Amino acid sequence: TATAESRPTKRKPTHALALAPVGSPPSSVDGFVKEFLRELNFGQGVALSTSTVNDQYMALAKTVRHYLMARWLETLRRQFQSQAKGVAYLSAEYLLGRQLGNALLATGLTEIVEEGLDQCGIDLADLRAQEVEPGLGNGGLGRLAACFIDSLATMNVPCVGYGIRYQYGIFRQTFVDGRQVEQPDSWLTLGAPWEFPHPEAAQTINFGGHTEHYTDTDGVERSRWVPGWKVKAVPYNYMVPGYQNGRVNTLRLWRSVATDAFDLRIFNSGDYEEAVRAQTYAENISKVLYPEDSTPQGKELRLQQQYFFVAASIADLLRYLLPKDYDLHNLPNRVIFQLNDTHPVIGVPELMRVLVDEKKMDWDEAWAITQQCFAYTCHTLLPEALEVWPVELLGRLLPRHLEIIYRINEEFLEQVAERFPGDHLRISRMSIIAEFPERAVRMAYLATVAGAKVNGVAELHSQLLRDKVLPDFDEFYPGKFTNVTNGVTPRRFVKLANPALSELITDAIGVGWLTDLERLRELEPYATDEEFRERFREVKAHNKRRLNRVLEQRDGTSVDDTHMLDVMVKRLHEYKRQTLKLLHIVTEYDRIISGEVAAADITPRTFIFGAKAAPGYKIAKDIIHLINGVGSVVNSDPRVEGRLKVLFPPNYNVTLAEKVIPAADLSEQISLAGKEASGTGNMKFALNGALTIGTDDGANVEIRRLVKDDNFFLFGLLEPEVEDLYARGYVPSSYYEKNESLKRAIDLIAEGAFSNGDRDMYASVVGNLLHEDRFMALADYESYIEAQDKVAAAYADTEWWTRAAILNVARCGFFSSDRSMRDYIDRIWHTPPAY
Ligand code: F58
Repeated sequence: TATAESRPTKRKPTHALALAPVGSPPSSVDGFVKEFLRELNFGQGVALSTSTVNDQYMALAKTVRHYLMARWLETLRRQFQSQAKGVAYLSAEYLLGRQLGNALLATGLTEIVEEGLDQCGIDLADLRAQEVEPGLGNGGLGRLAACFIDSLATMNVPCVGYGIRYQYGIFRQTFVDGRQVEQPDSWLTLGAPWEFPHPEAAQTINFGGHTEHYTDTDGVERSRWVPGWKVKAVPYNYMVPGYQNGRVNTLRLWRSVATDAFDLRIFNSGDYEEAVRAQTYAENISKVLYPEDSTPQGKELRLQQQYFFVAASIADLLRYLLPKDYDLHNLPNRVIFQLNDTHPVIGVPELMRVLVDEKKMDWDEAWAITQQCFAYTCHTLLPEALEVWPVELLGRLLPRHLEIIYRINEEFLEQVAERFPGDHLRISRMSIIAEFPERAVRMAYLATVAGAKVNGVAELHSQLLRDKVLPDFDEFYPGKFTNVTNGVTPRRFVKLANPALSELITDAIGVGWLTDLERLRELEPYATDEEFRERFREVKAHNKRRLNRVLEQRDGTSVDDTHMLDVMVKRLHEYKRQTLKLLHIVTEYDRIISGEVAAADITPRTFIFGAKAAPGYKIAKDIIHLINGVGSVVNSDPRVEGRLKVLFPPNYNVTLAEKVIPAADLSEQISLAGKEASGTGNMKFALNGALTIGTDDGANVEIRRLVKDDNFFLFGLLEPEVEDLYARGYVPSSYYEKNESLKRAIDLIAEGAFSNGDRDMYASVVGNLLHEDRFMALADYESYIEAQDKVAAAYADTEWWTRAAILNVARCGFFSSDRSMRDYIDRIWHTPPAY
């Protein structure tokens, strides 16, 4: 089309300013104020005196961007010039959280900005509060991607994150009569100051149609895809600043729009309505994030989203990041595509299609390149969470890709047959194409066959992945499977979220720990230092008061800084066992109302839940309803004397996490052993000085090993015991019959104690626990209650608790996502820092 891509100007500039690299505004209060007011006046088009908080927030965000711009352009220039190998992180989700605070931290401008705004009569806190966080992810997987790109920028590793610019991120959760009601997340409506749209760099993405096979001029048999329809992918760039290191990497999110050609054709036909409909159809692709956690939906639109962003990203990389006439045989020395779960796996046949059909490369050569260019991270163990795409659907949407997948599978199964002659069972087990219940492509298998490496996200998970989920592949590909334990960025989850603790740490061990988190070890001796302990407790109390202000403001609820804060925040899922937590609360309540213990003798506790349920996940929504039911009864029963309190602030998100986690005393990580791949909330809590009550699952195993058994409350079945119990036949009701306090807790719920006597209201949850209980909450109840009783006793010993909390902080430096990145670099990517 005529628009074409705008290329850099051909003529050499002569003006002195144009020759010099672009400069940053002066890092002084005056320099900042001038830049800020310029943005307010010229950018927003308002005077300070008439500006709204949103105007001021927009102007501030753009001003902070200016300070990062020179570094960004310089990073891009060097990256292109050096052609150093980099990571293309492919992820359908990035749960970024608010950008302003992080950008201020990265630039080191916080104090200057605070002072400058103050002189303009503006409170920085008010502008921070104005930002709507980009919630472009569901939970752990999306937040992990955000942590990883932060770490890579901080470690000077070349990386571009690729994903989707959803117009609506994860839904906003509200409660109506205690039930979850979803509201669209319109995060873009007040403006999007952090993004840079590049319509000139759009890619055309094809769908549908059919394939043709022909003999090329050189006599070679080739295929081509004749698509049926297309959309345009427009990139939006986001800065990913390293922590005060002068580097800014890029996150590139794609938005779908109708192609000009499509518009034009329909416009010419005079059918205006049809033109608008086409527009809508195209824009639907990046319209909304699928709010499913753990069970993917086999929806056509979801596959469209996946192919859309992956095809755009691969094309983008080949077109803009490589020099002209680049020899694609060298691609593995230039880029590694990291597949964040199976969502981007359609990129495998896409790269093959580009190399073979478009670049006319020989199949075997193309396959050798592809196998070096991809690596795959698995984030689950639940069989129902492994994505499969029906052949019928995939063939209709991406006919050429299906052919390519068939050929990959054929050649792969030939190899299997060669290694294991006559082992037909093995061959059908390992086929990328499943035959039952319908013919479908197993995306995890495709990723495993294509990937140079496959990794799980915690030691236990990686082990189970090899032993239980993909054992045939582990045997077939020795050395392909590896582990990289997850991590979290200490910039956001310690420094930004917990400034008081950060200051205390720096006072004790000096600066430098934020980029070398193992240095927290130097805190260990302070665990026995009385003055330090006192200050540590003061930090916790301060964070509780801060949380109290936030909750009062957003929900009109409060937390008491004398209570133990017992927190369970994560997606609502049966395997995570929020019901087990509830049974503990009901048991505590029952102990009081039955007169077994005096309220005054109970350790005062506030329980905080935060959890969204997938909108179609019935039982999860019923559990939310029950949590709210229990909360309203416990909180208002005078017999409790205010010593137990249950809070469930709606719409738990990154912003709230940053306030809740630093205030927590107890971290609930109570999934059934063998079900939580890793968990990352568990790491955030420990790093912020909460003690964990947890099962032997995911990264809990590694946390416990590091902080030592004494400083961790372990309970529950171990993974092999779980398997054993399943095999023997698990009967949940037998636990109910055997354990008196469990029986009373369940009976209270069943008899309507939390539903005004209504026995039907929570029947689904009770019935599920008694007759199904897939995740063995009842089997672990007794052990959980015992552990909770130990927690209560331990908390009463303030000095002991503080010591253990400090040791948790000191010993969890391993869980920095910087360390995760080092492991990926050493074991998978081989992408050293490039300055
Ligand atoms: C999570 N997965 C794991 N999936 O459950 C958690 O243990 C792990 O710590 C985390 O990944 C990071 O490795 C997860 O968050 C999703 O949200 C998918 C969204 C799309 C549908 C399938 C689940």
